[in-house]
Amino acid sequence: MEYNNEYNLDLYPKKLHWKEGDLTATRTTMWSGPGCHEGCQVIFYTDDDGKLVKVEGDPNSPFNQGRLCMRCLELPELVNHEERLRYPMKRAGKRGEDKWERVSWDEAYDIIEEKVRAFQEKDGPESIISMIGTGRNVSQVIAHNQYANFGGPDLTLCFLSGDSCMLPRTALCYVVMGNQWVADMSQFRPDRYENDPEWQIPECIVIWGTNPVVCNSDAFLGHWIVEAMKRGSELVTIDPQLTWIASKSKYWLRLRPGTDAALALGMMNVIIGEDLVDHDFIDKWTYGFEALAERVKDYPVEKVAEICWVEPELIVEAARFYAKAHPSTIQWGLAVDMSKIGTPTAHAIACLAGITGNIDNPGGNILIDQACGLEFGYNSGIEYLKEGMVEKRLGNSKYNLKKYGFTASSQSDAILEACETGLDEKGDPRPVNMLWIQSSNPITNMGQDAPRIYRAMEKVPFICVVDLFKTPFIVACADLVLPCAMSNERDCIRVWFDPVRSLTKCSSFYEAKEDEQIMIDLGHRLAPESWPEWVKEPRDYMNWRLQVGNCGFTMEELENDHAGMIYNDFRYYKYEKGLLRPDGQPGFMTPTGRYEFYISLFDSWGVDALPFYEEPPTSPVSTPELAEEYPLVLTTGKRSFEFFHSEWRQANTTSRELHPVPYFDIHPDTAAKYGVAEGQWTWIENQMGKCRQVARFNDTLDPRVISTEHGWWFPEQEAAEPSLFGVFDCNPNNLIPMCENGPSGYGAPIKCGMAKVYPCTPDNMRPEDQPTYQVTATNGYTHGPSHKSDEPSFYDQNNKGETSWHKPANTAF
Ligand SMILES: Nc1nc2c(c(=O)[nH]1)N[C@H]1C(S)=C(S)[C@@H](COP(=O)(O)OP(=O)(O)OC[C@H]3O[C@@H](n4cnc5c(=O)[nH]c(N)nc54)[C@H](O)[C@@H]3O)O[C@H]1N2
Ligand SMILES: Nc1nc2c(c(=O)[nH]1)N[C@H]1C(S)=C(S)[C@@H](COP(=O)(O)OP(=O)(O)OC[C@H]3O[C@@H](n4cnc5c(=O)[nH]c(N)nc54)[C@H](O)[C@@H]3O)O[C@H]1N2
Ligand code: SF4
Ligand SMILES: [Mo]
Repeated sequence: MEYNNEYNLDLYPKKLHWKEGDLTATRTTMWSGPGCHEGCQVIFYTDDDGKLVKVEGDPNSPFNQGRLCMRCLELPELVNHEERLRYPMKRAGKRGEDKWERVSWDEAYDIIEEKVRAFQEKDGPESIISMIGTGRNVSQVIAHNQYANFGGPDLTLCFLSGDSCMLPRTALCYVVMGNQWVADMSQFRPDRYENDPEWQIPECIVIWGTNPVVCNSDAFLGHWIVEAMKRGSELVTIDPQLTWIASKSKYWLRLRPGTDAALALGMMNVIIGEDLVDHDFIDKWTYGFEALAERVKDYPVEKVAEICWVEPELIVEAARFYAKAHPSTIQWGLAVDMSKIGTPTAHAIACLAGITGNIDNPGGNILIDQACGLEFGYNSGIEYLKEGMVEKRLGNSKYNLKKYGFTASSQSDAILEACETGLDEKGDPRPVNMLWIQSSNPITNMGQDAPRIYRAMEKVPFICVVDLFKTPFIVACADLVLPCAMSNERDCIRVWFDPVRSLTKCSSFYEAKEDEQIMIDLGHRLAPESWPEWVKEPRDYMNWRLQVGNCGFTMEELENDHAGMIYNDFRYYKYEKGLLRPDGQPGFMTPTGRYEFYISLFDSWGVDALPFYEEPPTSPVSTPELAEEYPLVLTTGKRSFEFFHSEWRQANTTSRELHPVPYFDIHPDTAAKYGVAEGQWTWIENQMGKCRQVARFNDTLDPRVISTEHGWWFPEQEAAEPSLFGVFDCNPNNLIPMCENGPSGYGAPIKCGMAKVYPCTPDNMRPEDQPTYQVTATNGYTHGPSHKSDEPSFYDQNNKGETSWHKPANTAF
């Protein structure tokens, strides 16, 4: 493998450690805990006791060039927080009572070993399921642990309905192009921007359903866009609200949440209609253009404007601008995934990039892989799984994209149903005896219909959680809790896209262990045959995986000889050079060898092979009667600089000081209509349940749309039930269903529901009105099949056994 690692190191020593005054500086990567999708290079400063006291961005790093967000700058506050978990604990009272007994690591491992062996014996290893959070260096750990140590096949995001984070986009990309893409900001070479002889400044960058500077999502640093803007890139932003980046854009398309697919199809209608397509790319490298051209005729601009609430002229102008600019690129985000039609939406956007030929070109949308091609994700250790196990994955038999391996995970909603019913999606017995939850806090944040998840957990006999803090989920549901290490306490490598980066341990915290160490320790106990004798510590594990991956360097070489960062040899136009297919032929890794607008696999599965738009399950159009009661379109999960999901809520942090309460955005006219004042606590309610947040006026929103935050809990409140840190009080997931997925199994209406708002008043703010009390003490908000009452839910009634899929005849995809 060739590496390109020539970059300028002049501001700090080219060393791993050095002294500055009384402090020791360590060059490393910030990557979990706490979470972030990024992994910027940082200098951690520790004192003589090894305590982290200061963090700086590494100005030598081509990746982040010294920049840091507030969460990295404030890291010592969280790392040294008095509420951090220090020791393993086992439950001493009932679940929810918050009674714990400290145990040693050996005792904790004994408990796990005993449970795992008993469950394997009783119902097979498939009765043990592992679930994960996002953006933490846990995916390879949890996968390897699940497959090799526990032996079960099921692993996925922790009750995120429709696995609606990146996976809908990724799975779709794999069928269309056999790979995944990202906007090219010269990030895969150390010589950035104009120093890269091949990179071109994108003339147009489309920011689609992402807020890059705040979120830095999907391993893409928002600052890179700012750098491109400084060099002349102009932006088209597609977002219901005027974000900072939208305010700097040439065009801002304020669409109705959940209508992105219609917009992309309408833009293609313009581009194909006006013949602004790249004929050369289409003729040589794509499949199904004629069929796509036919399909987009169903989406004339006037109709799309009506669906999306965007002026038709703006759609036309933005489409022309995107198609005429060279190169043009699209940076997409979570909002693409978070509707029931997450995959068709991603499909429409992928077609847009394809018809304009902006694929794998400098400054376009480039095809990428993990650094060094290392398998450090959901497939880690899959080779240890016994034959026939993968096929047992929950959701596999129902969803072809899963069945045929387009993503290496089970379906979250199918796991929830198995927890509730003891059955798989075919109705065959599938008891869930144990959940292993590592880096997730599902009733607070990750899962939809949070009360339903809370209730389903009652049916799971043993739940073990590995975390940094005592979360509401731990108090309500866990039987055993293991404390884990944070970024400064880890030896690890990061491979989520180039460059490969090292994390070097410079402190420790009481008995907290690295996630890797827990996996290794369990491995030697539970599956010694799968573990080389010499792999005793995380550093050994990294070197083992680098060896297996044939990377040609060790962890120590990465740290000491390469300033903790090695770039792969990135190439453009890989499809022309035969670099995408195992047979070495030019083309894409798809059945036709082409970039498939018309997805030949979907065709063979008998489902719609072209992108399409469908109304969200509840909307002013699909459910007008419901809209009379819940008139506002609700999008959720607005991120802020201060928090990463449910993290950073601890008292006495700068985050909580700057952002003490949850806010939802509402247009001032709408607020006036419903009697809500700025800064007022307000109930947000729909047919599923309710939550409350503080009104923040935002006159950039369409008056018919509101936008909430997510992930709120209040560590300063009582832990034991019915208080449970106030976990359900402000949680928008009370209002969002589980199991309402698109026909691919991916996607869920998380950013396109409906709600009404009304002010919190003393009359409706009694203790018994609080959602946490209602859920924990009175069994409120019961919507799934786990109902204590047998009333069918709103969604059950409306589905009537069949779904409203685009092609109801065949729901296999
Ligand atoms: N600070 C911080 N950063 C984070 C996170 C965090 O919690 N905090 N979470 C991380 C995770 S896991 C993820 S997945 C990413 C997500 O980050 P992004 O991919 O950037 O997505 P969001 O921030 O959810 O939403 C982006 C924008 O979509 C808009 N939006 C809402 N509904 C719609 C819609 O229907 N269509 C369109 N086009 N736009 C819509 C919102 O107004 C928002 O400005 O962020 C990651 N980064
Ligand atoms: N309504 C609504 N809900 C959403 C979203 C939305 O937009 N709207 N976004 C969704 C999305 S995209 C995602 S990805 C999920 C994210 O959901 P998650 O990734 O599950 O995030 P959290 O729920 O905050 O739980 C993370 C937990 O992991 C712990 N942790 C942090 N670092 C580490 C580590 O290195 N190791 C271990 N073992 N633990 C660690 C933290 O202390 C915390 O308790 O939330 C989803 N929830
Ligand atoms: S993106 Fe921000 S929070 Fe994440 S690692 Fe980089 S500086 Fe830290
Ligand atoms: Mo996410």
